[in-house]
Amino acid sequence: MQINRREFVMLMSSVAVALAAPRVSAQALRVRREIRTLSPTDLDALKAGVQAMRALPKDNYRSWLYQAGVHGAPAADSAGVPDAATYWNQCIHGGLHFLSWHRWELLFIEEIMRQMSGHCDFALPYWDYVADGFLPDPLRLPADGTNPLYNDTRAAALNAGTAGLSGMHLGSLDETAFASFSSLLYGNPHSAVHGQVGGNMGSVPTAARDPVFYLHHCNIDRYWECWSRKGGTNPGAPWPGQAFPFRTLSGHRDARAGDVGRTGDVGYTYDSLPCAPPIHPDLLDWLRRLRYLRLRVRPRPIPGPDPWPWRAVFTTEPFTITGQPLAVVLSQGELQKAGMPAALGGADGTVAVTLHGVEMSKAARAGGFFVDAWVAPVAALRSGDTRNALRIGSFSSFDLSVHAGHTGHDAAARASVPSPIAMPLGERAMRLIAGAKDDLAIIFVRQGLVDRKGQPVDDQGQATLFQVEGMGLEVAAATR
Ligand SMILES: [Cu+2]
Repeated sequence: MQINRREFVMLMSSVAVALAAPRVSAQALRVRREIRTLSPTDLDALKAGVQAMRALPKDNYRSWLYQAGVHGAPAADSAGVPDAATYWNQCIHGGLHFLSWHRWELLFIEEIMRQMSGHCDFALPYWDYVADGFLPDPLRLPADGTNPLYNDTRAAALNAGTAGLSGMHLGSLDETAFASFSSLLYGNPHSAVHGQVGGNMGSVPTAARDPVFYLHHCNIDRYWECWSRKGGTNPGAPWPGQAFPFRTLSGHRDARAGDVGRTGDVGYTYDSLPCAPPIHPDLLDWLRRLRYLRLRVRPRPIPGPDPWPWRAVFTTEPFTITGQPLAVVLSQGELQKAGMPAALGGADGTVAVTLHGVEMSKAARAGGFFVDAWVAPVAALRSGDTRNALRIGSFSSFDLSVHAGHTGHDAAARASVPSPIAMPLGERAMRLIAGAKDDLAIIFVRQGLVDRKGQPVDDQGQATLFQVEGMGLEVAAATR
């Protein structure tokens, strides 16, 4: 058989993939279970694994602190870790590799825990906070140093078992495009959980120190598999070829996104894959308390960090987000003057609502909450009709800490500049904005911990949470 050079290259690269992928063969898939359904033996394995990792010094790549640093670490922490420049601060938030990078991260730490726990069938559990937002008991009891799963930096009411997460939303599972699915899932429940758990979890450079981090990301990973089962397809080239460096039990690994497209490709599955989004948020609750704020549109964009993958169509005046639901009203006349909706037409389908110069108040730093953002036609809202309100994203303290821990760039400079937040729009929100004939509202609603009766435990009312220099509507900039 004769093959040409192109075919040869293709053949060889598929051989390389086959060699690189962990051997699954005829073995049964490992099953990741909800932590509340673990057998005592499996729970002991989890505790033993975390305990053994905690006992190692941070320059050992199997240690708890080293693995937390792979996700993110405060700049000073990398001292004494010789390969931190290669393997630390690698987490990807935003863009198309949020899910693939974290799937690999979970696989490698799961492998380490399996070895260190001494349980050869160990699988990471997940926390299904959509089903039950109260922190599972093993993570909070006993509430002291004898429990390797306990972390005392979390929101106190959550650790006490008197409050649970609220505002969880799975509308992302209805999106057909990977980019829309991934970015909506990223906001809620992903950032929503980070922000409400608070403490270590509320900030990128410390998030993975809290064991709940891995249970949270397993659940996010589970929704990716749900979406795939519903028929969602992962992006084409160059997405599958993107590789991430990891220090693994078998040495250095360039882990490719395309090799973890489905959980079965890498030997595991979940005990349950609830692929229908069950949550219908109570829109009327915030509608009753909504404050309207008309903002002027400015043609001049506020410069983002470099590189910043968005180009502004317009930016608004400054405003403040408090604990009270806020509708920022944009006049259709001004939107037209700013070049809408023509500007959206040339945007290859990618448009984001952005927040620039966001400063967190002291009250906000305490965590325990996140902000959901929606878009809706103003006239409909005022008449009490929320049928056309669409969630466009969510953000929390976590998103404002994304740049702070990355050492590859000028960490000090980046940490001192408030990070912008970009919420890429799904297809339906795009259509709503592009097709609007009247004024539009972008709505910000604080969501926080609630007690067993669903009442907020720390309603911050008028307290300032975020000061925003300007909200923008931006289109994807041409790739540089
Ligand atoms: Cu995360």
